Amino acid sequence: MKDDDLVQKKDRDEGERQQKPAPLAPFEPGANALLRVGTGLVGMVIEVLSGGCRVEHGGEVVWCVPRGILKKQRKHRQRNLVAVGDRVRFMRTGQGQGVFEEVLPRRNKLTRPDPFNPAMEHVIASNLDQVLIVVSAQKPPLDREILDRYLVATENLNLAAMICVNKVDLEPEEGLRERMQVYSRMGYRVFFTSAVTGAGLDALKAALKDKTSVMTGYSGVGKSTLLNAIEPGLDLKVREVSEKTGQGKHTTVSVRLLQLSFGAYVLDTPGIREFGLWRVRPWEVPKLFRDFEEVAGDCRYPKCFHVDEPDCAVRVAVEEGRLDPVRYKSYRRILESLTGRRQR
Ligand SMILES: Nc1nc2c(ncn2[C@@H]2O[C@H](COP(=O)(O)OP(=O)(O)OP(=O)(O)O)[C@@H](O)[C@H]2O)c(=O)[nH]1
Ligand SMILES: [Mg+2]
Ligand SMILES: [Zn+2]
Repeated sequence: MKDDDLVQKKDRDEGERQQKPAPLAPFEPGANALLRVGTGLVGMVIEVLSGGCRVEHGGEVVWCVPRGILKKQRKHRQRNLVAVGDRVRFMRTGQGQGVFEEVLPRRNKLTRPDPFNPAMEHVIASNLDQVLIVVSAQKPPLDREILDRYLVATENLNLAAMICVNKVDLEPEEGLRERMQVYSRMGYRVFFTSAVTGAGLDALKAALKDKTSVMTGYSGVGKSTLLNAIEPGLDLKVREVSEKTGQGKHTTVSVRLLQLSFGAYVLDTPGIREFGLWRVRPWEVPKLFRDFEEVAGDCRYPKCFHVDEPDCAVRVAVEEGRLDPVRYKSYRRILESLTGRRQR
């Protein structure tokens, strides 16, 4: 709740500074057929504030407010009219200003439940190419279960996942590479970086280039520091990891697409909530573990949960060391948290 409050308060404050805009009303993309006459320019929303949004078009950023008619249209299950990553059709109304009249259909979207009405969704970002999941070698220590949660959520969104193990200056890289092999074998790209020594940053930059990426991961792993390191001058706020707990506190609060100079758009997310598996149903979890899927075809039951069913090929593979036991443990814990009860 706390992060949400902060985001909304910040949006309000910035909005008021801009021009006392009316709150955004939900909008159904494509419903506005009369207005879709092919006029105007198409730009990408890079920041959403309470009265409108900042739209990038041909290297220029235009402050756009929604056309009146858009605000009247209500889509009941969606709280916000636009999200970062949206392509909007807009017309210029003055120097650096415009009005947008249509949100083009979204290729995909990252959502979270509205804090005041869980049946409504709040779209955080759309039209994403990939998700970069950042973990740290130490401070906080690499937590494979958290990593697996992010991976499952990313798989559920049908987005490509890449993993970045940061702070490799704090632990010998060799051991880390070994621990992460299970992920590279599954086909995930894994980067080993240090924002302090600069190790691995070139490879990371190359992977972000020409893409719209979401950067996500537990607080304190160094997401903002990494972005500052690959884009000097960005000057994102970084917080010291609490000495006592070794954990960070979320310092990144607003949602904005960062435009990096080498041609990349990155969303530095406020935290795990968008990835909080809120849309995943328990029976969908097995297929989100791509390593399990490779052997699940041999389970006796086609809808096997790999828990206590007889002749479960996944459990046999774990016992025989063909599947990683840590992944299986994550799997059981994720399943438990979604069913709300302990599986035997
Ligand atoms: N040793 C070491 N420390 C790092 C590295 N990268 C980041 N840090 C430190 O880790 C701490 C947290 O970094 P942040 O960039 O604020 O972490 P974050 O992931 O953005 O955290 P939130 O915004 O709270 O989600 C800071 O003290 C950084 O200086 C690294 O590669 N090596
Ligand atoms: Mg941050
Ligand atoms: Zn099974």
